[in-house]
Amino acid sequence: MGTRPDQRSVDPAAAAMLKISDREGFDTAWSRLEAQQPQCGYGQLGTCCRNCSMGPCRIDPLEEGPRRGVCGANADTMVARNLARMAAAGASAHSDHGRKVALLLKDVASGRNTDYTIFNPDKLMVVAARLGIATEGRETLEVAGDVADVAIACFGAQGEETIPFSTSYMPEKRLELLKDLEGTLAEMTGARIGLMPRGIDREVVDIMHRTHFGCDADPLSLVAQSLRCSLGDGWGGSLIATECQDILFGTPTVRTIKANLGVLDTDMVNLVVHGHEPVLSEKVLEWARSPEMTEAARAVGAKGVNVVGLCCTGNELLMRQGVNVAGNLLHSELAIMTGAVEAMVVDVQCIFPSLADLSSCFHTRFITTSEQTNIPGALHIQFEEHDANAIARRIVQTAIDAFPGRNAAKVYIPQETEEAMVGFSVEQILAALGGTPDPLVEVIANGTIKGVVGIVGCNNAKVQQDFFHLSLTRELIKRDILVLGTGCWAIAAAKAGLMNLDAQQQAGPGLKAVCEQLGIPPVLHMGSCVDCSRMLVLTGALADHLGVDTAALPVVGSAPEWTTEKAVAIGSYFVGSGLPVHLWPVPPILGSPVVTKILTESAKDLLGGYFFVEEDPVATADRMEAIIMEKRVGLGLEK
Ligand code: MSK
Repeated sequence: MGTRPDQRSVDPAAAAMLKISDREGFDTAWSRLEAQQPQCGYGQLGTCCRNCSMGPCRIDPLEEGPRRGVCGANADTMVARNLARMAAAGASAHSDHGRKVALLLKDVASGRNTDYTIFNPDKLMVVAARLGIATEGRETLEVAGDVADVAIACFGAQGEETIPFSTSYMPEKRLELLKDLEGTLAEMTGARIGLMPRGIDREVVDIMHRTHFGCDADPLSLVAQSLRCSLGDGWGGSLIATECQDILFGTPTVRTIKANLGVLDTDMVNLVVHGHEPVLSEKVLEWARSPEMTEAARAVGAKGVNVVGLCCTGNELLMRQGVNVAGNLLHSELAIMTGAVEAMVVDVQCIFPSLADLSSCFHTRFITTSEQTNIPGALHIQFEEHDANAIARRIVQTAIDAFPGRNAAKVYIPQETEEAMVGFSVEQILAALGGTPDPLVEVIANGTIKGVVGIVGCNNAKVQQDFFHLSLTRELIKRDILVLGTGCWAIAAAKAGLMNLDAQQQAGPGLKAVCEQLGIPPVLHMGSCVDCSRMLVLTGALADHLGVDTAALPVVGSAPEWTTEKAVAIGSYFVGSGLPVHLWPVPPILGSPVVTKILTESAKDLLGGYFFVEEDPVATADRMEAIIMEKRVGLGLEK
């Protein structure tokens, strides 16, 4: 590698593992990125199209080549179509996750699945009431069946109406604004361009249709449909995932966990769960903790089974069950290189195919479980919800069976871990505030806290791992801006100790005082990628409480090390919900000045939310603080 390990990651545990990786010659995301240089400039600008077989076509932004593809599509059309397809793929991943949980809830309610139960009937009743479903005097399973029916219907709805999850959860003024925009956009373009999500699946299909050869060529309507589809993710699919998971597995509560590779234990069978869906990992955890499996582990010389998480499966388990987390996206290969992982069990999304080859260099069983994530070289144990206990037991036993094959000479576990206070669901945040948003509103109104930034997203090998996440977070809390978020950002913050109470010392005087009074860190873990819906719900609650639109709030979003198409959908539904959103790296849109202008300027006029790009964390914090101060002036909180 041309770069030192500490240039690739700011995490000392990662740097230690990368030294081993360089010495042993293991392939990693970093080495593969290096091998890909120089990367395609057309792809980076978004000006290549392979949507038909007359292509692939590309447009040179320096205007030295053809200005149109074979069909006549120009750079604006290409960029907008490519962006729309990214949003559709991202929304599909989140929403398909939500669908599976809704279907499981239905099966539990009807008695078809007895391997799971309704763990949280209180949340069920709250969700039902919000959806207008009668709860008074009704059996839990009956209400659960009705909630599941409404959720399932949101995916396949065929009409023009907005899905009930969106109408029931969106804050009032945002709902009105998005409805009214249909008229505004019709006046601007003469076309019917809606933003309120109809059926979740329909919005994805709409994008695939309108980006098909010979359909929509207008960058404005293509961007609008990207937003609509993404809003169907945020206020639909992801929200359904979060709410149904809370009903089935419990609403997260505040607890303390440990984060980083040091959570792997030399004396235990280490079973790493990775991916996104807790339906499998909850069961694996249950079985790993069972007396039967503990005994089986002891029989092979281990002290027990140590389940730890990675990425968002890790976030789901830490939020509800207090399970330690081994790391974020770029730690997935590093965890296997410790030589101490008996099994890495994956479900869907963010799973490098390289993990299969890498596992074969060790005794590690790399176990895929989803029909949607088949990886050559993996051991596939198909997970079926209706047979969850038997399959989870088999998976744990497979990990235990691998333990005797561990080669002690190959084991190196970096000892780094940090404690993190996690589990800040909206319910827990409100509970910490005494049951009402009033205290938060008050400290924002009197300037003790200037505003709130929600950070989401991934690691990206193009950015020094965790550097942007941590620098930006530290810079913001120093300025009395509360930071909360999800996904791999949250794990980065946990690994760096920003989620323990000592981190209060890094906050500005106002934020520090508030955190000390409430007994919370200045950086709040709100969950996994689908739990970005929790941030929407919290923002909506603040807006409704103040009787303003979300765009008026001193709240900004960021995805500073984004990687996946899901991040495009998340950023888009934040923008559609009225929030300014920072992105780094640059999304593939710069090949079209028109699309760039729509997303960074016109969106601000129409929606209040818009994207901005900035590569330096301090400059990003400066920009965010300026936006927050502007919003504060708008609310009459500053002169
Ligand atoms: S796991 S989507 S790398 S946050 Fe949700 Fe991390 Fe991004 Fe995957």
